Amino acid sequence: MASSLLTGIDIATMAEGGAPYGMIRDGAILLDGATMRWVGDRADAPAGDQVEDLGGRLVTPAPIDCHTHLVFGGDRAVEFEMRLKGASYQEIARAGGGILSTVLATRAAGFARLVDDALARVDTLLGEGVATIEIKSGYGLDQETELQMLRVARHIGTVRPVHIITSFLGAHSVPADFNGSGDDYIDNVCIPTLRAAHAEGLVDAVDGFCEGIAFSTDQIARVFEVAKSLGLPVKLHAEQLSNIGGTQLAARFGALSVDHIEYANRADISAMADAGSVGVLLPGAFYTLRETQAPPVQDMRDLGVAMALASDCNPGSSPLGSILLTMNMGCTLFGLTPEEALSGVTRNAARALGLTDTGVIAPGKVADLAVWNINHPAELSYRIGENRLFKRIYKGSL
Ligand code: DI6
Ligand code: FE
Repeated sequence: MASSLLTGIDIATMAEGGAPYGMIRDGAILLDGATMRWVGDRADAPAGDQVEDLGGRLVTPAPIDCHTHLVFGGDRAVEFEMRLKGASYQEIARAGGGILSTVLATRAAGFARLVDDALARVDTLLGEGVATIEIKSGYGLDQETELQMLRVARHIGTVRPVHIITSFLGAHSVPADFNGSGDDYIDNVCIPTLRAAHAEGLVDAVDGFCEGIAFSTDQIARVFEVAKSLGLPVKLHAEQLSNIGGTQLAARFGALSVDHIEYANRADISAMADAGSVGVLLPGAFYTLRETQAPPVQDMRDLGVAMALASDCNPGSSPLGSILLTMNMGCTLFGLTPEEALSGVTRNAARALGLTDTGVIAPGKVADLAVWNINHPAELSYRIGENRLFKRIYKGSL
């Protein structure tokens, strides 16, 4: 395949250890098929079969949305209205609304409808340069619908130029017909469904919701033991609404990431540091639920825990379809710097998914790039509701 030399670019490589943002002014990137072969100063660049001058624009790694629930049926606008009239997220959940109302809509939707609805959300993300999206199950809560959600997620990767990573989230909520018996559900539905989904090649990682309104650490541990026996990595929704020990549990299992963590304490963050787990921060849920306790960002900096940012795109706690707005919220709500926000949707988001071939601009990495009509990378986090994408390059395709 012919090689292309990209010129007329400033490059925020997001490589660690050098200049802020790994910045190279007046740089060049040599693309060889789907891979980057060379990255550096324009003046030193090797020749390519063709040259593409990008007119002085800024190039970053294509953003990665490393935590979404974007396959689901229906919407929950009425619950949004209820919350604004005073009901809490937990009250709505306990009254059979919340996640369980989306479960009913997802079971009723059918494959084609789930695909169509999800593609609208995927296309919005691609329009912001996103090249990798993680999608969770968790709105089926029966074997048939959990498998269907994961098949929909895999299908999306065949009809759009995007890399899809799936997470099995069978332990998301106790379905209504189990009368609150999380144990019965975990042993008789969740775990057998995980085995079936894995056998069909539908699972890249195993997730859970460890919370008072969802599953205990003991219940999640049973699911994680099965994940371990199948050779699957784990991650966890932990300490989102309260602290019940999910972060420590996830760290014991060597989790790729621990997500939300508003209520995590310094000892929890220390356990994540020891385990090498990434902290995935989800400002869309914090904003939507009007949460006031921010995640312990300074502890993560102090103890060297990598921070990622993701949309958490879901119909309840985070109806957020924009990675750029996610970055802005990470800065304004959690106090991340714009450089932390960009590394949170590139290098650290890749790590949260266990991906080693993407998230930075360097030789040997996949050529997933975003070209922006901006001068400085802080502009990506700074503007609210304005998309300056010029071009997305997916696997080297210009
Ligand atoms: N935490 C969340 O923020 C989403 N799931 C979870 O475990 C919310 C899911 C929903 O409200 O539909
Ligand atoms: Fe989530």
